[in-house]
Amino acid sequence: MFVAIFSFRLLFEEHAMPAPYMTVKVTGRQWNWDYEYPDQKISAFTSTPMTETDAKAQNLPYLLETNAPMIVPVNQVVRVQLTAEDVIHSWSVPAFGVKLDAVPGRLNQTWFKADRTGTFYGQCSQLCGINHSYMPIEVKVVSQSDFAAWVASKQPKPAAAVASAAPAPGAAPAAAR
Ligand SMILES: [Cu+2]
Repeated sequence: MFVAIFSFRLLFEEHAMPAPYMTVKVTGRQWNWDYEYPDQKISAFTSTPMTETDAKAQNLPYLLETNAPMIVPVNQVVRVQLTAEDVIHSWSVPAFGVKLDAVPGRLNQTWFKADRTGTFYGQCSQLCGINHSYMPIEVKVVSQSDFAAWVASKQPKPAAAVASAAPAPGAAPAAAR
């Protein structure tokens, strides 16, 4: 009882979260991660490890570097929602102090706020099968303008600058062709 009383406050506070700037939904599966950006309307893309040959050629860390990192803006609260498709994985990025299980059929959430730009790595941290060590996590923290440019590059149509302006419906598709 003595220990429990002090734990309750911490248990509640663990779930307190500042208002997020954006959400990234992360889905773990054997053996890669999907990243989806509902706020930016970027549908899920799969992040797999860079091949050993490519990593060595570019002097990047093999089994940490990926073909498609998660990209987030600096100095913004990023909410990470986590789930899994098959078995339990764990999304862990030590530099952010984040490590949370991705559980099939559940949606867990955590958050981080990176205070400097750069590339940060992590690894799946639940033994999830034979290729457990082949599902690295790479997060690139970029400036707000680089993030906007990346978001624009991920939009399916060139009408990057957006939606809310409700451009003439006929004009944009015609220009796209
Ligand atoms: Cu895993």
